[in-house]
Amino acid sequence: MTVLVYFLFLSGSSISLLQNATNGTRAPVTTEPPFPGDKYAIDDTYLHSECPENLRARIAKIPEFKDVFLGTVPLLQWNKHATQQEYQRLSRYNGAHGWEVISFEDLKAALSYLNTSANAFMFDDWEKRPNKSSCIRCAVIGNGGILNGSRKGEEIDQHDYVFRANGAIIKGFEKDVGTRTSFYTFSTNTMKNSLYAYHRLGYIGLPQSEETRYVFLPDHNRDYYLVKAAILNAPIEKGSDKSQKPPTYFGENGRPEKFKMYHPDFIRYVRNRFLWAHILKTSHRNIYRPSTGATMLLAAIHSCDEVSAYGFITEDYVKYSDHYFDRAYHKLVFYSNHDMKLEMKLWKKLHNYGIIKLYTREQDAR
Ligand SMILES: *[C@@H]1O[C@H](CO)[C@@H](O)[C@H](O)[C@H]1NC(C)=O
Ligand SMILES: *[C@@H]1O[C@H](CO)[C@@H](O)[C@H](O)[C@H]1NC(C)=O
Ligand SMILES: *[C@@H]1O[C@H](CO)[C@@H](O)[C@H](O)[C@H]1NC(C)=O
Ligand SMILES: *[C@@H]1O[C@H](CO)[C@@H](O)[C@H](O)[C@H]1NC(C)=O
Ligand SMILES: CC(=O)N[C@H]1CO[C@H](CO)[C@@H](O)[C@@H]1O
Repeated sequence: MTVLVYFLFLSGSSISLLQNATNGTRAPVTTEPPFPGDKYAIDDTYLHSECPENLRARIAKIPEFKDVFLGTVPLLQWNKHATQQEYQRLSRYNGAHGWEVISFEDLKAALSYLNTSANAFMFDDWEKRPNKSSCIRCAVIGNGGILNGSRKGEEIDQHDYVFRANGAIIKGFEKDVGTRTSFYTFSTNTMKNSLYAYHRLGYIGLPQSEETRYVFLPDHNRDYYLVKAAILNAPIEKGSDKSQKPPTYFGENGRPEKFKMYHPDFIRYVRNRFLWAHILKTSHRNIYRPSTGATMLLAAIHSCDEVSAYGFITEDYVKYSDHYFDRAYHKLVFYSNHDMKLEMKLWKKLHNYGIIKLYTREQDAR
């Protein structure tokens, strides 16, 4: 198939490529066209891997995914993205999928603080690491009950980077889930909900370590207000969290290098091409987005060279409690803001193709 590429001139001297992938007869499998806004800015950062067998090279060879997967979709947004032209393009999309949630002035104010190379690249500390290899190996940890008793902690910690999200309780569960957190993924909303709902189970604060980076999944204006306040180490200026102090969450880490923000193009791409749910055809479409865990796992797939996923939903999910940290069995409840069954099928498929290594109990039995 032909992918039609055209140029769009942005302010100043920067030229940005937008890719029109709606042209052509690609055979989408997990999604169906036409996808709203299936056109994304281009960022080729992760195409330059030194790892010969990197998973992006492998996924591009799989017929089912070769026209779904876009190696150039931008993962992160930072100051260079805050232009009028880009705002016009993206302010049409709701929630995490665009910038409808934030005014141009507030967007600019927030992204202007994401102005270091660390804001533009997931693995900003890679060059400084003494033990780096040619392949970046990532462990992505969901909070699923399948991890209870898994004894996978040591294996998890041996990866180059460890991704976690939301109510990722570590204390007391080290043997099963490991100790390190390289990336903590959250939206302000999910982070606050986790602190509220799981406080009594031990989620008393976000992971804080030298290597920890905080990755926002911005789905509301409060995320843009919080990231700015966090970098400035100052109270939040606007919105429903006004006057709250971000060091409460991130420690006294107020430097731009600690923070990253997913690009709305990435979230919309994930929704359109990997997790296009039935609800999107109904009048409730606006409550839907890919789950935080799914976004985090797909971000790893689009940046790491090897990905192992632990604590993600598997077909035998009824056997396990909702979370690994539950004290008593709680059955997993499906809400319509995410589509966990669709996510389950995707992980299984990616595992069967050898793109990710999905932790299941059957592997243990072997
Ligand atoms: C993208 O390609 C399709 C199919 O060729 C075309 O109809 C559409 O106008 C294009 N969109 C843009 C924004 O160029
Ligand atoms: C980033 O923005 C801040 C605040 O405007 C400024 O003080 C700093 O010098 C900028 N850093 C870079 C690398 O441009
Ligand atoms: C790599 O080195 C860092 C820093 O010394 C250490 O924290 C981490 O555990 C090491 N990673 C692996 C995979 O050995
Ligand atoms: C976690 O595993 C232990 C040991 O297998 C089991 O006794 C306990 O019920 C499990 N917890 C939950 C919440 O399922
Ligand atoms: C299938 C299809 O519509 N392909 C078109 C994609 O765009 C190129 C360039 O405009 C056309 O030549 C193809 O026919």
